[in-house]
Amino acid sequence: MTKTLQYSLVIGLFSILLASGISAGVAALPEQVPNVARFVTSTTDSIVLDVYESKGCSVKYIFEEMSALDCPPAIGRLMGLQEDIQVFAVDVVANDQVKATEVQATFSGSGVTVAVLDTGVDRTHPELKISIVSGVSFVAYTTSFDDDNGHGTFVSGLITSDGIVPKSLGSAPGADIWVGKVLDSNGGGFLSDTVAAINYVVAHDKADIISMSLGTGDPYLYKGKNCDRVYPAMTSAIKNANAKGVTVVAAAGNDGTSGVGLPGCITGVITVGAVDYTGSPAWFTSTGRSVDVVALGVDNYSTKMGDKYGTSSGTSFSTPVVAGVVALMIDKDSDLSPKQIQEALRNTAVDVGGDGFDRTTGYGIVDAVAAINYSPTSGGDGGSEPKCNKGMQKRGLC
Ligand SMILES: [Ca+2]
Ligand SMILES: [Ca+2]
Repeated sequence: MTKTLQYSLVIGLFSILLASGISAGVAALPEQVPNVARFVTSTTDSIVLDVYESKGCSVKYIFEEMSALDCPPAIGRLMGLQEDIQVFAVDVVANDQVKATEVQATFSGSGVTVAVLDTGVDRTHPELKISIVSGVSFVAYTTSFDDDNGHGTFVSGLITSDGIVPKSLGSAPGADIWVGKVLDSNGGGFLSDTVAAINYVVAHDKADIISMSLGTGDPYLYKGKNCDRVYPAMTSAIKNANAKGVTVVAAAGNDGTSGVGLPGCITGVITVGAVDYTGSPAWFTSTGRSVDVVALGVDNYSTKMGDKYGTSSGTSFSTPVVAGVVALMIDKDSDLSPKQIQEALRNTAVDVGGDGFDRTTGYGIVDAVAAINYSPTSGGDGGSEPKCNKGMQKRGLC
């Protein structure tokens, strides 16, 4: 094992891009003023409807107690018709599935900082700009933590997007993001840079949570309970983070039955797999005994670079959904230790797949409502006294 173990995360393989529909050489048409609007009326009388049609309306539906018509807007208003109410798709599947939506009425992750170790972030994106506190680049070719790939911006939005576009709302929209750029423009990097980033976050007290949507590939995949002996510097960094009260969340990976990569397979990491909106395991989600829980990782909707939005799939995207849930938990109780948070998530998850714990979905789908109301039986670390975390520091308890 050398310090330069190359690893890469899979970006794009599972991406489903939203089609722009614009081909080269074709310009978008100027905005058109609609020449019809939808109106509704309580009448279903065909004689009355004939009159509306003679004025330029067309009947779209006749229900038992009302009719719907398309009319020139001025005509519809002149005839005293009521304008129909518009509906919009609100894609809150990920937040609804883990019940973060219910918790968000009370807790938003306010005052909690999540360190996102990824490709950087688009810090001018309207959904993100007020949430980005600072960052550091750990890659050799740049000192900027701006995103030059898009992956980190998408991940950050799943945690903390403000919901200006409602369907992009993050699981913890009040949480702050500290950015550690550890992956390059191709989405690849070195484990040593990620270790450096974890150590930096902990030493400088930058965050309550570290979220890592990255992992090693074949042959560095493990089906067993842990992989703690493979790369000791990473194992130590995570152990130290946990001891200092920093919760570590990482992706299981997109390697199916081949096993879980580093850092997801290390003890003390809350390891996140992916399900679809029905709760069925994603075909790609990595399996192994180190998997803790699952959340939505198929067709997630989030922020893309350049003020854009889009859809993508992967355990990269179920991971920040869960990191956000952890932020909600810490918003409610800043004294929770990483071990207590892991226990709460495991013991309250909704069982899916094989009966009880299984290597594909771990303990099941995260239930933020139950997790936030859970009373941990463990102490701060393995039954011993609670370790000193940021909340305890703020209250002068350690
Ligand atoms: Ca784990
Ligand atoms: Ca199960």
